[in-house]
Amino acid sequence: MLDRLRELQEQALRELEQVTDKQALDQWRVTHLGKKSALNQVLRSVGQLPKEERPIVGQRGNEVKLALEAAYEQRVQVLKAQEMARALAEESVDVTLPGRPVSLGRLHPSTQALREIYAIFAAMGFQVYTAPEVETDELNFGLLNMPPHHPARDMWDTFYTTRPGVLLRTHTSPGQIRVMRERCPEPIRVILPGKCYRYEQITARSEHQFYQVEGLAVGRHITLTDLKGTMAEYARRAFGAERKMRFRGSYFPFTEPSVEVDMDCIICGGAGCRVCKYTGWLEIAGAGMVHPQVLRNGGYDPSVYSGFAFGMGVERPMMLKHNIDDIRYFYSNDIRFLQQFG
Ligand code: FA5
Repeated sequence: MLDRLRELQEQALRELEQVTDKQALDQWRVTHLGKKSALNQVLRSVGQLPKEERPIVGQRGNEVKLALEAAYEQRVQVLKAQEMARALAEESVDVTLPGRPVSLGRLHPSTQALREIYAIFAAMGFQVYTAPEVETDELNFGLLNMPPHHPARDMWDTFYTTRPGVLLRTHTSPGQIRVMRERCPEPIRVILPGKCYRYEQITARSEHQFYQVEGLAVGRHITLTDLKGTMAEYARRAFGAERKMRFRGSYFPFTEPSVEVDMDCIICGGAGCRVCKYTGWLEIAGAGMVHPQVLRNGGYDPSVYSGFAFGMGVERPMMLKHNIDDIRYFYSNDIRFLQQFG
């Protein structure tokens, strides 16, 4: 029996030498130390041995078991160390390799232009007020002095929704009524930026969605001179200190008098070029003194209060500043165009 135990031990240790992975190790454990192992059978049969042999075989059997268990634990450690060494070798990182550049997103050119406009007007004391893009007919037209069938409505080709009386705003001017009704009778000095929509033929100069920034100042002593000063200051801060301004009489139903605000051409300095169509001037905004009826619609008594308003595009001035010859680049998602505005 003792020989049998020695054989079992030698064989088990020989086999253990061959074990190189976890699965084989588990199998080895079942075979040599499990319930059905030959060693266990020997240990269980000790009781049937002659009385004098029992302690000797029993003791030896336990020694073999302990020896195998110790050998097993040792093998576990060896395999673990080998696994770790292999993983380190395979997954090693070459820290001397140059890193891959992370490609960063950037702000859309219209957003950049808007932020520049906010900063300029904030420095002049204007707050930013936002109004909805989906508007009522009444706010977009009616309360701006254009009742149904008023011919001036034709100035704005409109996207109507399926809901009667609801449309996509054609300009930011309806925000004037909203802010007046909210702030009345406080004085107002705000800009209202946002998207506008027009059912227009898309061309190099006209998109059917574009940004506008509306400006509105209401108070007891607001004059046309304030409008001129504000527009001139804006143009100089946005396009250069040497800018000259020109106001031309115009017509908008919601301002009286109405003007178009021009500045001297930033490309040719007023000499005349293709961009300014050889006039020397570029149009930057429609503007005027808020019409008395519009003030009234906003809750202000026009015999006490007056105001000025202006509305300017965002993409068209950007096109002039950066020599962009087609407005469609702004919203056609061509990454090569967008990447040029860092
Ligand atoms: C208006 O929309 C008036 N609400 C402006 C205004 C406000 C006047 C307050 C008086 C008082 P107009 O239709 O001219 O005006 O548009 C203003 C600016 O929006 C234009 O100068 C232009 O820069 C921009 N714009 C108009 N239509 C388009 C278009 N289809 N694509 C790109 N920009 C446009």
